[in-house]
Amino acid sequence: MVWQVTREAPGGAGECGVSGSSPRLMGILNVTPDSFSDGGEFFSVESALEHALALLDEGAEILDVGGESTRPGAEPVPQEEEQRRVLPAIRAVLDARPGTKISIDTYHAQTAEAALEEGASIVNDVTALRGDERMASVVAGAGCEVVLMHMLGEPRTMQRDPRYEDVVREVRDFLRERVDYAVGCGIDPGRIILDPGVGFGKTVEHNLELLRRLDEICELGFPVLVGTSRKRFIGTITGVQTPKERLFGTVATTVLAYERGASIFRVHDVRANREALDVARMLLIGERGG
Ligand code: HH2
Repeated sequence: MVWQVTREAPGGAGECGVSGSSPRLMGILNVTPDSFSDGGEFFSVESALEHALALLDEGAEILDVGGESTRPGAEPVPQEEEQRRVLPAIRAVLDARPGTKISIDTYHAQTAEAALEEGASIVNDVTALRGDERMASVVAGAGCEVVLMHMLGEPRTMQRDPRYEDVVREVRDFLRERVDYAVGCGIDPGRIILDPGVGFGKTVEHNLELLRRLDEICELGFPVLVGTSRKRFIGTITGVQTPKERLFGTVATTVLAYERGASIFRVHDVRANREALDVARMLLIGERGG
């Protein structure tokens, strides 16, 4: 199928790759008690707001607000509880900084709908519209951007012996199929962002292969988001057990993924990744970001 991409910028399909618009930093705001690297730190509205403002001041263009951990082994959270966590945080951020671009990290249509009403403009769905049958119509109706991410299995069990014949080909085929589904449901292809889902049903070698051959995912013609920040495969390579201390390894993946064509980077540590991307962009195309 050939997709007719109607949107120009920011992040439209024509903007894919190093030569496109400057890379965008998506700062992570986990309003959860149990996220793998910062669980419980930003659970109150006050602490969530303070952290959100810090991420924005460091150069985040997007805030990704989530109320349920999807770390390996995590149990699902009831939607009502998820909304109780994320909606006040979104409201507080938009009151303090009107116009902030907010992404809601959820696979529940009702949570997405409520967050969009509050002022979010991106739905980050780690199930790529498979988790809730109403999600596609919510996104289509709102005309918002949507992140379609690859995941093998579900968070509770996804790291139990994941297998692929060719991880890059299978992730690319999956994403292509999800784009077809999304477009068939009335979602504007110009509002679709793809994500290979680093760490979601993948071994260390699968994650590395996806990053090495990220250009093959970018060839689908959509903006590509990567979420490597502080993830376990970085700890396995470097021997750094504490997720918060995996910044140096994270920055290496950010720069390499940028060089391979990714354009959105979902990170906990905005400043370090921002500076690395500024330098990488200057080296690669002789232009500063921003
Ligand atoms: N990773 C996590 C959560 N959401 N969304 C996208 N699109 N891509 C990702 O790689 C991704 C994601 C997991 O990271 P984090 O939010 O820090 O942890 P937790 O799920 O434990 O809250």
